[in-house]
Amino acid sequence: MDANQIHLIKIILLGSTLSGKTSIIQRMENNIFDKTIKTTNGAQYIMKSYYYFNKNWKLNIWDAPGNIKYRNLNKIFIKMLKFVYLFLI
Ligand SMILES: Nc1nc2c(ncn2[C@@H]2O[C@H](COP(=O)(O)OP(=O)(O)O)[C@@H](O)[C@H]2O)c(=O)[nH]1
Ligand SMILES: [Mg+2]
Repeated sequence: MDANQIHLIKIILLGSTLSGKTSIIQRMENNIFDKTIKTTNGAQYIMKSYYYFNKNWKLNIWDAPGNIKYRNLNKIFIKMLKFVYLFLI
């Protein structure tokens, strides 16, 4: 196996509005925690690179909007992705 190979992992954060999905994304990307509430419209994503177990990993994490009006959009994303992180709060 090529040591420079990048293993891409796609993750979607799913959960109702205000369950904390965007806060996790912000913490991972900018290391900040913002107490103000801003509803997520549409889907946003971050890319993070890590080196673990002698391998290069790239995490593509999608922040899905929780509002029910985006449910069909989220269904399309789920079909595209391999891992789903579900918030049950
Ligand atoms: N105390 C506390 N508040 C949180 C935590 N995670 C998120 N919040 C707050 O909960 C609210 C909604 O968070 P947000 O990330 O926007 O939720 P989202 O709608 O699932 O994206 C915001 O006011 C955040 O500051 C947490 O772990 N602890
Ligand atoms: Mg959000």
